Amino acid sequence: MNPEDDAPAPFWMPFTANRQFKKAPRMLVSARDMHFIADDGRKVLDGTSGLWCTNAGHCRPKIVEAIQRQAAELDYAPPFQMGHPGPFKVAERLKNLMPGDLDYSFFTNSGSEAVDTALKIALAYHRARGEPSRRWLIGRERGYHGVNFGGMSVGGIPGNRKTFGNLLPHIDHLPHTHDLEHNSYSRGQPAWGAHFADELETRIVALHDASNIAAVIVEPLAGSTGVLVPPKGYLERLRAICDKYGILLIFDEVITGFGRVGAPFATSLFGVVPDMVCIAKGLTNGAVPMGAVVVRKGIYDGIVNAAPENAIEFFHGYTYSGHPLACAAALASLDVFEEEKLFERSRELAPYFENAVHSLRELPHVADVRNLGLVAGIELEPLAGKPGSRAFDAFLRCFDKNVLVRTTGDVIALSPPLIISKQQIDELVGTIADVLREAGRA
Ligand code: PXG
Repeated sequence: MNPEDDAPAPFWMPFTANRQFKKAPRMLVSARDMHFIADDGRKVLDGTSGLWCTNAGHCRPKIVEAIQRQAAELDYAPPFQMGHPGPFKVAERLKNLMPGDLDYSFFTNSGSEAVDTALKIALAYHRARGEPSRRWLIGRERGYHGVNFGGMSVGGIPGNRKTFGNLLPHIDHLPHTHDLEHNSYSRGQPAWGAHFADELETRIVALHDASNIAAVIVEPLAGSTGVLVPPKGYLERLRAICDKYGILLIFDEVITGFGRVGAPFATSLFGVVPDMVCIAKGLTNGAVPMGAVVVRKGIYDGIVNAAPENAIEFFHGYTYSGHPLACAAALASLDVFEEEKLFERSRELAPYFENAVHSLRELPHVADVRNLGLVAGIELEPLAGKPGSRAFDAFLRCFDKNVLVRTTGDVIALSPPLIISKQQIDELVGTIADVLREAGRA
């Protein structure tokens, strides 16, 4: 990246156009609350909570100090056949935050690992109950469940799958719920589309037979694919069909957790309790990698009690499951969320945010605006022959104007920290409006 140096930087960047980036890098060097500082000294408003994770804003002193203290006190402890207080405490806090009997947490280091762990728990659960034929895993088109083989297989984003032919066998997908003809410009949950859940029964159970199906995994609100809000009644129907056929329902709340949708979790907001919830990102406010699968009591009991006394019940885990630094960050983040009532704040700000983003409706090339809590998607009409480039251009222009947004395909996705002020919402949306107007004139 040194202009005098011809060799490309040896860092292979994830999900990035490496050659394009290295020609014109966008470097962030520090952060505080709602802002990043770029390497040229510019203060950039964070409209994306980093990557949907810094829900309490950046470098919050309480979280920083907790990590520093923990690093000096217990840097690492082996998680297999040994324990330390961190994950016991985090699991207790999560149990209190989650609805119903979602009581037990299994810790991972990322959302991708949480998803693959949940899929393995589903298979282990059915086997422990004497139904080992239940092996089919059902995802959804346009779903994103991380990049490991399980999550990629149940995921439904073509670009993330096509290169890696050897996906898991015994996978099927529900249809996604997005249809601009019927549910565009919805404020909150679209009124149309609950019937898409019925395909679980009418096609998938009919085809594979329930006795072969282990689990269904969905994002309650699909984030990475461009913010698809579940139609009214959709998740309830999925729950009812899963109950009818003994299929486990997994919510991937890696994005929707920790106040993003105007409630602690989507499961709390919608009042639909799945059998497992995958979380990550906001769990530590993005400060240390950590994920978890929170499972209902019956799942834990089903696997643990089925194993012989004194035997390892579930052959799965990571060297860094429940890492001391991650636990310290999680406990401090949960304190900040609670002390500053950030989940309530997200709910209270949501109507203001909704009105602000829907004001973009009349701007050039806007095809849809959708929102829930403090998440919004602004879908643009694709440029002929160049899908994604209109939104990517808007992302670059916004960054030039000191605002960070995220784009996926031709959708601009917004997910600001929950500490955002109304004035900063105006700045975020106003900058996007300026950029869309300018691009419309160009
Ligand atoms: N599930 C969901 C629903 C996610 O959004 C993951 C799993 C995987 O988490 P890890 O921690 O393994 O990355 C995610 C991650 C985007 C974007 O542009 C979103 C994610 C990752 C990369 C890009 O929206 N979410």
